[in-house]
Amino acid sequence: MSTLLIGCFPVLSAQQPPCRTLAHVDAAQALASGVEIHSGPGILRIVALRDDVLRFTESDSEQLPEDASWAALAQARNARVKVRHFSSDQAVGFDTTALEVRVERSTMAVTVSDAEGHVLMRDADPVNFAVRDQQGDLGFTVTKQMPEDEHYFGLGDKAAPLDRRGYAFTMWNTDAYRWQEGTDPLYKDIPYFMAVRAGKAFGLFLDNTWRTEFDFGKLRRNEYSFSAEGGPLDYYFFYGPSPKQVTEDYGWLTGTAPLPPLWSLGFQQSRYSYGTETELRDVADRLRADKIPADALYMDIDYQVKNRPFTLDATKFPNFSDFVKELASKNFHLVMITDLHIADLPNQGYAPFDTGHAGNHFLKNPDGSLFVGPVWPGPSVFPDFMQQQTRDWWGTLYKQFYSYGVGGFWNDMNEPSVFDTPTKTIPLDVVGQIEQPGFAPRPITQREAHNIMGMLNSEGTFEGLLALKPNQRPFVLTRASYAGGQRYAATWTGDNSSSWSHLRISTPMLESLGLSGFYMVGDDIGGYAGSPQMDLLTKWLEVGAFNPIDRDHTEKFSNPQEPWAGGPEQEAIRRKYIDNRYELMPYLYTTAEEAARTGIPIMRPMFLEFPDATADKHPLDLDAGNQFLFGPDLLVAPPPYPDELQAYEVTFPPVPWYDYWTGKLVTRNQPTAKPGNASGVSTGAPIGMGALQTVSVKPSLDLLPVYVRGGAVIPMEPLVQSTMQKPDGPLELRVYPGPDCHGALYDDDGLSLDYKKGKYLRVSYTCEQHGNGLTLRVGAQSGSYPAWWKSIKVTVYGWTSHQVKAELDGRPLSGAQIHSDQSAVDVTIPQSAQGEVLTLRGAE
Ligand code: MIG
Repeated sequence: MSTLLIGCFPVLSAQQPPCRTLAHVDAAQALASGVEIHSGPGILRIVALRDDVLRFTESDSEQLPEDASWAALAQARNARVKVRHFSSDQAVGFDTTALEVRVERSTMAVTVSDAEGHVLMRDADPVNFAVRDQQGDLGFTVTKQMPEDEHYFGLGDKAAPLDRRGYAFTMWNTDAYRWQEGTDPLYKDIPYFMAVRAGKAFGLFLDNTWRTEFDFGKLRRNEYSFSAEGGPLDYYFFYGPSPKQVTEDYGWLTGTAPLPPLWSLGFQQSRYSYGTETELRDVADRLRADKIPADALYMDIDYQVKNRPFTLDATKFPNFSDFVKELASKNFHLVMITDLHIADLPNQGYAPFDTGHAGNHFLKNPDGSLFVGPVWPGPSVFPDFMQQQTRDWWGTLYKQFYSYGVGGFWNDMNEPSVFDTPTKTIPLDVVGQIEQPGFAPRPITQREAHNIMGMLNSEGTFEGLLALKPNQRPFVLTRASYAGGQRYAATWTGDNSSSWSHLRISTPMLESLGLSGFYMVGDDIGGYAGSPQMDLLTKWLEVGAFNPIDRDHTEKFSNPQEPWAGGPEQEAIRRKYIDNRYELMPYLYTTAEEAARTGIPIMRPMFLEFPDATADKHPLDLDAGNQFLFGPDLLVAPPPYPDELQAYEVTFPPVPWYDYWTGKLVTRNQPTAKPGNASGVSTGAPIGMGALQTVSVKPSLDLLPVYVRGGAVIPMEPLVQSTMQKPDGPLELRVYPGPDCHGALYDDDGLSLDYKKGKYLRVSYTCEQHGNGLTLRVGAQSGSYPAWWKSIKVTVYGWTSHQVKAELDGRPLSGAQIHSDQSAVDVTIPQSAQGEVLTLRGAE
């Protein structure tokens, strides 16, 4: 890790790098949407893109950074609102309807406050520009005051606690085989974090692709800072106040991840490598024979000839296109790995090299020769993904595999990983060319390009697949990425290990990825490096069934890690959880569609839904082990230390919760009265004030505690063995009475882009409790996609009466039944596209 320089110090020796701060306002110029401050030759420009979104650009010279970005969308960057300026002897600045921005004349310290004047962000030291790398690039450090009660989230999948406070991180995409808790940097660079203080949140995104560092009070207890070794000082501030709003703002700024093909939400089985057709067929057939629902199988590097990307070893896969069809007939999709390194094989009939070379698509040494580095194929060259034409060419390489019906592709090693170089990546002086809409064309070295190679690799893959099959949703899995990379690919946490601590740390990593824009995320279930104990594999498959991507993967030479490993008893437990995931698919898919539309992730920390849950409104998750929300309504509570046997406490956000497995109410945890009554006088405790309810859970191998929010309507379906199979039977609606009771269902064909033209189905549900019963309103269906079900089986939990009478649209309905344990009612109603009202009444 390089040393952070904070503040400018007098030159002590000739070795001391030059250093300059912008620490005094010499002139301020009002802009329609902000202000431009001049300090010596330096410039600070602050512009309001929206009333709640600011962009800061700053330079120590007359030249502000180019207004271009790999991450922030042009439509967001070009947005503007009018502001009201102010100026006094002390300060200059402006107001929007949501924020006040104030720059002190004597120090240039910037303060951002909300409309009520509460300080949200304040500079601690003047921005410092200094040379801090070997090459003489001009870097910078921005330092902010760190309130005692502020917490920080995001930065992608760092191997650290969910709250980044007290930690420092480097953003430099790194192939980190066998990474451990605390290993940093890892595979991705997502220089974005959310700050949460007393229930109010803002986001900060530093749009700089160089090696950057974030320090949340590690170096100095009362300051957080971000710095870069070079490149633009260009960052965005966006205000919530709710954490959810901040998450949506980040989606507005950098784009949301697309709706994935439905099959990618099914169970995925992988290993390094199922190396032959026979091996893969055996896995496929065993999954079906053992009735483990599954949708995807992976082909790792050993299918290739000598590890050369885009080749296929015909001795291992003699009839590949037939084999892809055979798997499709068994409802499996194949995902093939295609690394970005291209074997350096001129004029030997290896088209990826020859066509790439002819098109000038490879990175060069400073002397203009091709850069060649060793990776799996031996000496390899690397595409210059900074050129749009290179990405277009890259996309064409998928033509043959994709034409066979391969479902998706896996972009690995794209940090990029290079063997035998001291830095394990491409040397920093290797050059590409920016030929990119929105950017001025110019050369770009790996100092600036390294962190975007993975994202642009996955962009080339995604766009290429779309060009080849314009009405099919691409599925791309990438290991490395940058902010905004969610637009092109799903991701996973790389080479974890088969240990209990890795199961534990996976939860905050996946939550952090979700907060950082990537909602399609998973880990290598069972662990990549090493072989798991069978109990660990079982527990991991239980938790993984509640992760957005549910993918079992392991390294070469490890023990078998498929769901049947370890015998039928273990397999039965694992099957139960995978079955349940498939039964929950309507809920999961509905949540995925919400994520694609809004940026709110599938796997959510609890504070995202319940920002005010604790008395002082600190994020609830900080003292609730490894609990997380799967979609809006399911609370998953794995043991905080999954290999410990003693009982542990589950902490509930302040609404009623039901046990998902039994349907029983476990806590009535009600929010207390809202502050203020009609006369504006406080009625006492604010929302959520008071002790949160907890229950004690005894860990057991076959149980993963899951709870449902009171006030939820959860759509489910009959068990299928693949998402490609149409469910046979009624849609199931599980109704859990509670405050603000509602639910939703989204469906479409799961594969095409026809949903963008109206071929989808959307229904919303509400429920209301009344004296002795409940009313469920099924809304009218919107969209033109037909429902697969003919009837709906409604189950209402929390039933307390010994009788039930049902009415549908005001007419008596027969068949309602109280469960034998008296706690729930089942009733079946016909499907109706117009909507319907079901009323259940207990004894008078
Ligand atoms: O150097 O393709 O993270 O999932 O199985 C190892 C082989 C390269 C690293 C990936 C892993 C994959 C493996 N790859």
